[in-house]
Parts: sequence; structure tokens; C-alpha cells
Amino acid sequence: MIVSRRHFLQKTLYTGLLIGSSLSVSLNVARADKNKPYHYTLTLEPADFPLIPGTTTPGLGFNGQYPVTPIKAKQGQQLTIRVINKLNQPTTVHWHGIRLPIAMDGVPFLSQKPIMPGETFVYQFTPPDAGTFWFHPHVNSVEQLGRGLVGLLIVEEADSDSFSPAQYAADIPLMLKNWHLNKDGSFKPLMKLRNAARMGTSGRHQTVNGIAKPVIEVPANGWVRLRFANVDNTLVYRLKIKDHPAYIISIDANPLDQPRPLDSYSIGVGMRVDIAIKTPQAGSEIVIETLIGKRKHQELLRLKTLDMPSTAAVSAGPPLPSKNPLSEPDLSSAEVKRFVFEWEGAITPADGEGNTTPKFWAINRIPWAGMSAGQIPEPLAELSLGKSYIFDLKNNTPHRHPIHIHGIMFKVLRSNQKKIEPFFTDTVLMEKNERVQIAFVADNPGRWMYHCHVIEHMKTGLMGYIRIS
Ligand SMILES: [Cu+2]
Repeated sequence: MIVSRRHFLQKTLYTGLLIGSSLSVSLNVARADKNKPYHYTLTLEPADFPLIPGTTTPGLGFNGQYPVTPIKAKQGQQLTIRVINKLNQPTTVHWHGIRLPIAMDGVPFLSQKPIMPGETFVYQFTPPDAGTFWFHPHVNSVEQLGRGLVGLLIVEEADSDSFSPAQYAADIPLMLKNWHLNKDGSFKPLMKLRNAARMGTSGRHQTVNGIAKPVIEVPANGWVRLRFANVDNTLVYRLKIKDHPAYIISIDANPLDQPRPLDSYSIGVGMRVDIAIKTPQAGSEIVIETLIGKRKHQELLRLKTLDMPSTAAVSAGPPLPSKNPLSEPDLSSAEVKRFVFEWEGAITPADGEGNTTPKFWAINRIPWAGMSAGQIPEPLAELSLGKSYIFDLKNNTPHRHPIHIHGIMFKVLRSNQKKIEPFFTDTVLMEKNERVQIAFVADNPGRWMYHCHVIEHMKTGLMGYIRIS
């Protein structure tokens, strides 16, 4: 049972991406119309997941699945996704990292009406950037993401016929998620207030693509592209590949200038990293783990090399994708805006039913108040379309926060704690007490969420938005 499921998943995920242009993936998920290559239907629905062998978990799944087969799009080509809400609660779908029109951003009230139970909403946009992205609801996030509504969106390079998978013998999406499960597969609480005020509530059932410590077969003697995505609600993963050289080629969908040898690399919630490995001869195993603190480590998955036919050329170094068409901020004219992330610890008044939503976190002293159709808080900043900005971010808390801005990519310039090779990203992991400067051109008009991606932190105050007009 486990073996066959494991095998099945590997094969599907693997061939789903390996066979370049074929979008008629073998799983009946992310259904593509053969005549319209980038048209998909996604339902959001309750589903039982066999996460722990011999048990079922009452999850929520895209097309009733975990993991949902990655949606594959192409840079510069229109993508259409019909989203059908079969949940008993409102939802939306946000396309993390994609620079798209505000009406497609999937934030309730700010960019669209919530999709009510039984309703359908059609998302349509043309991804300008290639790389590894992901999608998830932006409503009731602790529960909807925590119970399984997370998926990958892989945007192939516009020149993908000559690039990936042509230059990589395999291209493998890897979704990291630690489920809040009891031994019988039922859910433990997804959020505990005492943890929400600290690093968040972590799960105890670690999975990669829904499987604990999977063994994934890869071609021997070739370059393999591993697309790691942290789709967890809480954790930072510190990736380490044991006893085998590996290279970072892209961070949050943006290719680096040069492949960077991987020592270890931390990805916070919402972040992605593409890693290239040149695989050894058939019959070898490569262990990939996450480091915990200074001494502990935990195996995430292992790769097993097999002789497999491949047409990919084997270059000396890892092939690098082309850069995304991002505007370079003009630092000489950029206006500086300062943001301080603080621990707040305020007690909010109870509502009529005696429920309270505590606010533990604040940006520039303002904890996110939440919003509804008639009540949208003021933006944290008003930006002029076309102008360059530097955001000076200061984390005045003893916890780490992956800070994400919708609708734009920004360039991380410098940090007071480490040397930075400036790079573009959509989410920056701020260490405790770290100060970071980021810069970008405000080239996408709209009201864009600006928040910590630790779900319990955004839920308890660490969220706001900027307006570009
Ligand atoms: Cu946070």
C-alpha cells in the first residue's frame, strides 16, 4: 500500500514535469484542456488524505488531493484557472510571487470578493516571470493552508525548449510541510495562542509531497533540478545536502548571477529555492536534511539514482535559467520608508460572543485589524506608480519573520547581520533583531498585502498593505 502510493506519486510528479510540453498529466488534477494548454480547473474541497499509513486525515485539498499535481504555466503565455469553492466557507486563491494585475491577486476585499461556497471564480493572467511559485487561499489561512490547500505553480522559462527540462535530466517539485497530526491521523490544534505569540505552532508529521521521508528516483549521471517550496504554516527549513555538492540556481523564482555552492540554506514559510545537483552513478543515494538548531538534523528525503534514458546534455556546471524581466530600482532617487516589526501583546476586547483575537504583532505600531467589505484599514504606505523605493525593515522581535510583499519582486540590498549579494525575491527571511534594506520599482498599481508569512503571526497582527497608484 505505502510502496505503491509512494511509487505512484513519484511517477506522477516526476513524469508530470519531465515530459516537457505534455500538460495532460496522468493524475486527474489541475485538469488541462488538451486544446488550450494553460487552462485548468481547481476545486477546493474536503478530502481524506492517507498521510500516516493505515489512517486517514480529514484534510482540505485542491481537487481533493494532497499533493495536487503542480500547475504548469509558461512565461509570457496566458494562464486561466477556474476555481470552484466546494468548501463550507468562503475562500480565494493567491498566486504567491506572481506579478499579476491586482484583480487576480486573490485577497478578499482588497482585490476581489470572497468566493462563497458553491461559487466559481476565474483567475486569468500572464506570468511575466519564470520559476517556482505556489498558490494558497488568503482566507482563514490557519485552517485552509494547515489542512492542505497549498499547491505549486511552475512557470517554465519562455525559452524552455532549449532550457529546462532540456538542460536538466529531471525537474522535481518538492513541497515541504509538517502536519499537525495525532498518531491516528486526526488533526491536533493548528494554532495555540502561546505559540502564536512566539515562533508559531509546529506540526509533528514532516512530509515532502505528502510523504514522510520519501525516496525519489532520479536519473544517474546528470543534472537534476530540485524545486523546494516551504508550504508549511510555521517552520523555517535549513536545507543541507549531505556529502554531495549542490548549487543554488534560483531564489524565490529569480535566477542568481552565478550558481552558488550550497552549504546550508534557510527557507522560511512561503519561500522557494531551486537547487541543482549532478547525480552520481546508478545505485547511489543522496540524503537531504533540515538542520535544527546547532546539532540536530532531520532527514527530509533521499534521492536514489537509476539508469534512465535522458536527452539532456551534461554540462560541467549547473545550467542557469535566463533572468526574469525585472526593473532595476534607481537607488539614487529612491525614497526611503521605514518599517519596524514589533512584538505587541495587546489584549483586544471580546466580541458579542466572548471571542477574542489577540494582537501580538505590529508593523509601525499598528497591528492588522482585519477587514471586511465595508471596512478596509488604511495602507501602511502610499507609493507613486513608477517611482523607486527603499524599504528599511527592522525586526525588533526575538523571532524570525519571512516578510512577503504581493504584486512585486524586490531586491534585498543589505543586512546588519550578514553579507548580502543583492538578489531579487518576493519574501525575505528576517532573523531576530535583523535590519534589512530592500528596494523596488513601484511598477504594479494596486493594494498589495505586505505581511509575515508565519500564518499565526499574520493572523495575530503582522500584516498590512501598501497602495501603489
Ligand atoms: Cu512572523
